[in-house]
Amino acid sequence: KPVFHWEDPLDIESQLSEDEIAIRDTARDFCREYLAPRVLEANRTEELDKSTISAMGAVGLLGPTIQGYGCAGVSSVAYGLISREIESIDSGYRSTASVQSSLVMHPIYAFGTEAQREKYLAALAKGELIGSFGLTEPNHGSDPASMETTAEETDGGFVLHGSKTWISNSPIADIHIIWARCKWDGKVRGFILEKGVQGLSTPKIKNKAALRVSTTGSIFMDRVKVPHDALMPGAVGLGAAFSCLNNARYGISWGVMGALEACLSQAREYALERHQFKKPLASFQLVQKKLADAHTEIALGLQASLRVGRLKDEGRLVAEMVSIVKRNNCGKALHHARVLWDIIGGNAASDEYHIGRHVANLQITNTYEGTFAQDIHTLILGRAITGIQAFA
Ligand code: TGC
Ligand code: FAD
Repeated sequence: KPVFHWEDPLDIESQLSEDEIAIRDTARDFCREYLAPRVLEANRTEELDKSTISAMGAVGLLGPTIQGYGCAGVSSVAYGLISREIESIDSGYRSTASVQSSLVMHPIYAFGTEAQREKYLAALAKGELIGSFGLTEPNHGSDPASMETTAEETDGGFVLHGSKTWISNSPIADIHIIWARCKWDGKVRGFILEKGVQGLSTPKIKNKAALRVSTTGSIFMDRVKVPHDALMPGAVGLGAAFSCLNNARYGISWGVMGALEACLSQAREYALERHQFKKPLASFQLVQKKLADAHTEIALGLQASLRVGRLKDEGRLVAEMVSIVKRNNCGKALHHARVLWDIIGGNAASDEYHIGRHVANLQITNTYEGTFAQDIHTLILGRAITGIQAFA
């Protein structure tokens, strides 16, 4: 007779391969044993220890979908499962990992030369090198097509000039994927800049209200000269940058469900233990409704991301599918985490109960990679439905 398991209501487990289950379990053990004991202190001090990134690399969590170059070559679904486990601890840890995997390793693999792949990928997979992805600028976030950063060709290479801001990992990164408009033909291209080159600085943005366990900064390029081999030859046009975002946004759609699952689990436990009016909070209908609403959205959101992952692995993905799950799952995770936070009462003000940290983080997961549910991803889908672009 079929049995209902509240922790896996639509039986995701039976839809995963043995390999995917094993990868998920490895990621889960790592997150619970390594990340969970560190997260409160990292959040309080706003310090990301670089050893955390190499620890992720040691268990194969960086660039896992890439074939070869020291990477595991796992399915997109397995990548999603990893994101879900990491973000159940903190969105900032997932952010650090997904920038490295989807926004740094992926473009080098997809658009770089063989020499660039050999030089960087294995070290990035181990977390010996850390990367950042510079698309957003101080004056251009949702509209990167208006970017002001330029590249011009000179003797022996290129000169890059401009600035990027709100860049994950930039202060600690060894390499930066920089998107710049090329003066010779007006096209946007992707370049790899190594730390330490003259004219490059990457200051940290301090005192963030969210995503505090990840490191965020700016990238200032004052006529930075790089050799010809800094250019990734396949990274031509904004579509190249957006194709990296497709991977990261897909991972975020799983990740935020992991964060909401963690909030549900915390709120459920609290509601069962805490008594008011001589009864557990969990016995009140209004409390059960909050739990049931979040629970349903997790079940639906995970199924949708799983479906998109399977389509991706079959080579049938189109970007609008990613917009559906990024938009839905980020919006639902933020809304329901906020409601679950109520269940903790006054103790919600303590960071020991974690939900407040998740709520703050989830606001930003809605902002980056195409802003909040009502905005950029809504407009991407509106364009697909009507054929009319309403961005500008
Ligand atoms: P548009 O005219 O629509 O397209 C320009 C070219 O790009 C192609 N394209 C895509 N290709 C692949 N995947 C996609 N998702 C694509 N979307 C568009 C398109 O076909 C076209 O190609 P071609 O060959 O015809 O030139 O471009 P637009 O300038 O009108 O922009 C549309 C819009 C608003 C959707 C886009 O600008 C956008 O997505 N804006 C949001 C920017 C954003 O998400 N930034 C994220 C920065 S990275 C980040 O936040 C990392 S945080 C990560 C973390 O810490 O976890
Ligand atoms: P804006 O574009 O100024 O938008 C402000 C508001 O206006 C939003 O609500 C937006 O939805 C709305 N809006 C804009 N245009 C429209 C429109 N046409 N119609 C309706 N509403 C609109 N970027 C990177 O390149 N690399 C990174 O690694 C990275 N990491 C990040 C890490 C963190 C912690 C944060 C906070 C941001 C990060 N970002 C990164 C930047 C992020 O991608 C941008 O913040 C995001 O794309 C939004 O851009 P913006 O902040 O300039 O907001």
